[in-house]
Amino acid sequence: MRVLAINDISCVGKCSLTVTLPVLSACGIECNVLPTALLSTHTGGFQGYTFRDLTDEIPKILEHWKSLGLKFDYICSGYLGSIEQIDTVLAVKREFLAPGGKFIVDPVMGDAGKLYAGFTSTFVEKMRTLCKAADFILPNVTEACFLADVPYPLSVANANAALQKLAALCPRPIITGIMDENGVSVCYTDENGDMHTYSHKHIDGFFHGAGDVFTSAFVGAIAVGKDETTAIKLASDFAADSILRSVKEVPDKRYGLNFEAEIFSFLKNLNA
Ligand code: PXL
Repeated sequence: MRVLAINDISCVGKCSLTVTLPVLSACGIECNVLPTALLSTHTGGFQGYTFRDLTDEIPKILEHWKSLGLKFDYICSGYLGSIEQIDTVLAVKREFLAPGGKFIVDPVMGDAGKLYAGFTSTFVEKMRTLCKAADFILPNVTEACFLADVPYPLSVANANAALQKLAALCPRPIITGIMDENGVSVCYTDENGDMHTYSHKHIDGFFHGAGDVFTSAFVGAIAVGKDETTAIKLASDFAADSILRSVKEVPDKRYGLNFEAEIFSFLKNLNA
C-alpha cells in the first residue's frame, strides 16, 4: 500500500506535509511525497515568510519515478505552488495512480471567506478541473463557496445546495468546518446523492492546520479500508479532539494543532 501526498513543506506552523507524513505513518501507511513548494512558515499569519516554488523540479522527479515503474494506491493533493501545478497533478494521476486507486483532492485555496495570498479567481476556475478528476474532494466552507459559486458562509441548512453544485464537479464532495447553531459540522453526499452531517460542539477561535489534520486522517482511514462515513467520523473526532486540546495547550495558534498528543486515541478508534 502506497500513498502519494502532493503538498507543500511549510517548515514551521504544522500543516500540509508536516501533518500528513506523521498521521499516515501512524496509520501504518507508507507516505511518499511530492513537495509543491518550500516555505519557511505557512502563509497564514507569519510576516516575512519565504516561498520557493518547486514547479520546475517536479518534471525531473516524475521522470525518475517513471523509470522506476512506480504506482500509488492513493494520491492526495493539497496546497499547490503555482497554477501550472494543477496540470502536473492531473498528469501525475494519469501516470501514477494504480488501477482501482483513489484520487483525493483537498482544494486548498482559502479560509475565513478569503483566498490565501497568491490565489486568484483563475486559480479557482482551474481547481474545478482538478476536482473533476477526483474520487473525493474535501473543501472547507470558503473553498466550497468559491468552487460552487455560492455566497459565503454556509450553514447545515444550505449546505445541500452547495453540495449539489459541487457534485457536478465530483460525485463525493465533503465540506468541512460548517459553523452554525449545530456546532461545527462536516456535510457530505453519499453514493445516492443524499446529504449526511456529522457535528461537534463549536469551539471559538481559528485553528491553523485543522483542515490538514482532517484530510490526513481521512486519507489514512480510507487507505486502511474504512468506508467513507467511518473515515469522516474518525477524522472529525481526531480534528475536534486536537482542537480541544490545543485551546489549552497551544498559546499561539499559528503554530498548528497539538495533534500529536491525540494520535494514540485516533489509532485506538481506527483499530476498534
Ligand atoms: O493549511 C493550509 C495551508 C497549507 N499550506 C500553506 C498554507 C496553508 C494555509 O494558510 O499557507 C503554505
